[in-house]
Amino acid sequence: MFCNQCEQTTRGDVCHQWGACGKSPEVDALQDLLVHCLRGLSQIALQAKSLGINTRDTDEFTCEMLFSTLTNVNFTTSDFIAFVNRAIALRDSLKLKIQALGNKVVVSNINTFQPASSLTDQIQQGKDLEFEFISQSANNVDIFSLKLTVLYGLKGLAAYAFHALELNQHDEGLYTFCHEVLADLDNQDKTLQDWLNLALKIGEINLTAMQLLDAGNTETFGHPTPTPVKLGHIKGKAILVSGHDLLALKAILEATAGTEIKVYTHGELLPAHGYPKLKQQYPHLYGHYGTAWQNQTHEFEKFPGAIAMTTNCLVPPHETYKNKVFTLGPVGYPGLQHLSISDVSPIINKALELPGFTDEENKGIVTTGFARNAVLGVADTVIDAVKSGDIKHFFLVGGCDGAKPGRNYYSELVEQVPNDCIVLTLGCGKFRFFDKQLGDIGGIPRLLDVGQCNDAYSVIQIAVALANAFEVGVNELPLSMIISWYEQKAIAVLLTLLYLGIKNIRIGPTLPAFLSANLVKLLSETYHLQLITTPEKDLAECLS
Ligand code: FSO
Ligand code: SF4
Repeated sequence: MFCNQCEQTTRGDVCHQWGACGKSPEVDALQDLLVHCLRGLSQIALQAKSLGINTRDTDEFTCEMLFSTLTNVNFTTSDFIAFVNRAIALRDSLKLKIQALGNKVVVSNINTFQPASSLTDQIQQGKDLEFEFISQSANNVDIFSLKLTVLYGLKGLAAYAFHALELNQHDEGLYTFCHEVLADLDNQDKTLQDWLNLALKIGEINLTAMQLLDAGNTETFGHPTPTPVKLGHIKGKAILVSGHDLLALKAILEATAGTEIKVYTHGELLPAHGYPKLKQQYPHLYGHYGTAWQNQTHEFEKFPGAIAMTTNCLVPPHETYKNKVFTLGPVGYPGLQHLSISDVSPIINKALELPGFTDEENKGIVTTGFARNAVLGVADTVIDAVKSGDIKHFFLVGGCDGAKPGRNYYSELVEQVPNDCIVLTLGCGKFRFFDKQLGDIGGIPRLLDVGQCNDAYSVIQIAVALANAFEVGVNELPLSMIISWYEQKAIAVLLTLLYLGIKNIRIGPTLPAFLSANLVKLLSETYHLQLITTPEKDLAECLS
């Protein structure tokens, strides 16, 4: 196998034998086979679109399938076989529609590909395709690096687009772009500059995806407002909802309304508490339990109720608690029951069967809900505080968490940020410092939780509004971005920030393994993108 799409890739290089995430070589091969089938489907979808044929099913399927290949999303062999078959069925049905309009289908090796009939042969096909993809690029390591950047960035973009389309937010141009990228992924004529431009274009279209998701979330659930969230628990039956999907959380809240069950958020669903239409309508959305994704094995083990995993990041569950975990949406794991949000009753039955909490514990509160509307609602106060010198600097310390020890950097940095600075955060990286009491500056909290990693759009809007208020560019603001990355959504966000021309971003805990030395050099020369060093050194440089 060959996979280096995430930060925990083996020895910081590539997973060859088995995924450090728990992905088997078989699933890896089937994911590659699926991506190959999607490439053929995209070629046909583009022709169908050019003839005015409705391809919405294919568009949505393509986004969901790319999402299913993200790190820590789906580990189930049989799911990928079904996905491959569905890709071929959609492709062939579009071909028929093209022919029915009196047109000849444009033929290529990719769009006439047939998956083998047995599992063993399909796995071999996936391995062969992977080998072909790697060897096509063997003579140019920098182009290969950019191709991987494009593919992984596209996966992140597709994940955002999938969240958005679940909330009825669509963009035809975005879908066409995704198909164009997939359809042309093996283009041998593209130059290094072409691939670089395409990577930045992914960043541009990802901004559209994040904007759509922001619109979907805020139109459906209202604009988040600052909200205290309880960290303890209360006696009684319990359900824990993890991942990023607000719609799935809503379905569980709806189904448990009026019952004795209390619903707790886990990981990236903490910011859900800030949305008016969730917190006001469902008082049994009790509080938040646990921290970031990589701690879930011991946190899930101890949770005395049912658990729903709505999106990444699922860690292979232990046998001891497997029977109380359910998957929804693009998530899958062998032996875990997969549900649709239209019927979440098995989760409720499981919660009723389990003991629930037998005591009450108060572990304090944290505040979330400082998304763009809330922060920009007090923009005048913020601007005055900057002008008067009360606020010297803003730090965005955001992104993903992970298991590597080097990630202590982020908590140490936040602890050392001077008292006249504000820390904006988002993503699951915040769990390293989310309960720190940093006080306030003239009533403005010094630690502002903007939301999930999916809310990066909110941070961009805050930065742009501040830049406009001070009549400078974002790069001239007293703002430093210190990002932690883990998986492909973070790659898409990074490409968006680069597309927007944002410089001096610090990234860690390591650089992506798929970036070649020349690409790192180019990004550092053009964008001053740099690897984190020590909290002391980086803070001193940011404040100098
Ligand atoms: Fe964390 Fe996982 Fe949100 Fe990522 S839960 S690591 S960027 O997938 O999604 O921040
Ligand atoms: Fe390895 Fe990450 Fe790929 Fe999993 S997703 S196989 S850990 S690089």
